[in-house]
Amino acid sequence: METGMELYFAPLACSMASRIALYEAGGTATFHQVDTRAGRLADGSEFSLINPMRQVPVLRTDAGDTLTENAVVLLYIADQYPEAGLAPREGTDRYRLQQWLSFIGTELHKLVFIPLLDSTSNDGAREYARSRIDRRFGHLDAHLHGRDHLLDRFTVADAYLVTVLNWAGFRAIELAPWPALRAYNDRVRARPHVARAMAEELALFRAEQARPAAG
Ligand SMILES: N[C@@H](CCC(=O)N[C@@H](CS)C(=O)NCC(=O)O)C(=O)O
Repeated sequence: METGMELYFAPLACSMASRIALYEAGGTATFHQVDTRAGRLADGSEFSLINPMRQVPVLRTDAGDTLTENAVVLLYIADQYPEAGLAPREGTDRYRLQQWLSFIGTELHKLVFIPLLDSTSNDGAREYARSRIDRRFGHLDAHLHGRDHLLDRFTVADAYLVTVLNWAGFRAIELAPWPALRAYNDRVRARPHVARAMAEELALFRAEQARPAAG
């Protein structure tokens, strides 16, 4: 289905989950790359005019509304393509999906990974974040034992989880102690649409790193 959706993203950031969701759904969007450190879009304009929090993802819908927060943006994308089955439509499974989106957003993304990735973090914050990994990865590992996905099939929660787990590699966090989680990560990364999104964003990330910092 052709849409006029627009996604504001930064390479390899959490917004990659929305790109994965769009590709998995066979959907389209216009992608706007954001330099979140400089707070600017590629044309030099202020990102704060789009999102005062200066965070990606931001989704501009067909109707021209601006949505933020991964859990909301992902659910919105899934709901635009119901035939792709990226989110259960109703019932307990719908809440289960929201449960995982919330878990990934709060327990992994913000609690564990932001202190490890943020250049303004410090040793204490990093040590605290690392001390939180075991219980959270252990919880995922136990849940994924004997399952292919977080729910019964691939959903936007898997798109978000594989995006967040991708950061583990940047901080030398091995998944080996959690074999079901590691196997899940390998399996989801091997999906063609996931692999495509990751390869494209890695190329954009490297190009961004190679550019001199904006002065
Ligand atoms: N609560 C937001 C957090 C989004 C977020 O942390 N985005 C990061 C990239 S992964 C970002 O834009 N960081 C730039 C900044 O906070 O200045 C959500 O769940 O969407």
